Amino acid sequence: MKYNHETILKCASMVKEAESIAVLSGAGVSTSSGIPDFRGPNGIYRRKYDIEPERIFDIDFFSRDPAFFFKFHREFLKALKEVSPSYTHRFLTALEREGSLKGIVTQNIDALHHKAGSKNVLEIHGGVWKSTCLSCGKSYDYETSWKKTMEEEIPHCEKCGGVIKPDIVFFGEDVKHLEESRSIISQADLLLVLGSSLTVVPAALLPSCCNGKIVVVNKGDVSGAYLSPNRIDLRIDGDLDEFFGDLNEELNLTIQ
Ligand code: CNA
Repeated sequence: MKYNHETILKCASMVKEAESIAVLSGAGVSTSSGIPDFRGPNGIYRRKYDIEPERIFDIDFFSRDPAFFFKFHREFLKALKEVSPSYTHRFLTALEREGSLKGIVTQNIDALHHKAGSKNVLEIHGGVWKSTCLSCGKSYDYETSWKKTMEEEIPHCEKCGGVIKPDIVFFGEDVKHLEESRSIISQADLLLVLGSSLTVVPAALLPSCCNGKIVVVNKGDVSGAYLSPNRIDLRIDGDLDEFFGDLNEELNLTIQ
């Protein structure tokens, strides 16, 4: 369903009026950069693997068979080297520079908001930029863990021989920065929920902390289990980059 010009004007006036904007982003903001999401039409969950794809990021499965995850992770790290932020990432950086966007809470682990120049980003599912030995806690920087991941089937700790795991939050692990995320979202008078199916908790529960208006931009279904459709002030079912391109015709932010 394509949005119309009236929708663009409505969203533009909500953005202009808001003094404090927060964003909750999901995998959909990075698909045009070339990183597949989980549940979209070309998502990882639609592909054929030797195991059910849901188990790739499952901590119990990882503990039993880390090799499968690292096979997947090697390809992800290689792909990440090639990708650039999307128009949506860069639009959000411009909105932060302009002053009204106070924080981005992201479920993504690709660091593309940082790469686009956004400053106040909370990566609630962690990221690939640091790894930690599961046995002794020794920390590894990106370069070292990258090299070890490429060279070893399962990267092992130089100090104790334990398995080194990237600081990505797996299903079954605690998310990061939850209180800070709730605080940014509850103080915002406008929340933009972007490119998320809103199915993964507790991230999907965060919009319910919002006391202001909520705009949801997502191509395809968004779960109503954690955010009631009645609570959404504006729902755009369309492509993010296209939508923010059209929105910026009204806002005239300088996108770098
Ligand atoms: P999801 O459940 O895969 O949902 C993504 C949503 O975005 C789907 O509804 C898509 O239809 C929609 N979408 C995809 N492309 C576009 C587009 N161009 N414009 C508009 N909408 C689009 O992903 P969620 O983020 O909701 O689920 C959370 C998971 C996904 C987190 O645990 C992430 O770590 C995980 N994830 C992250 C990445 C990444 O870092 N880029 C990639 C894949 C999965």
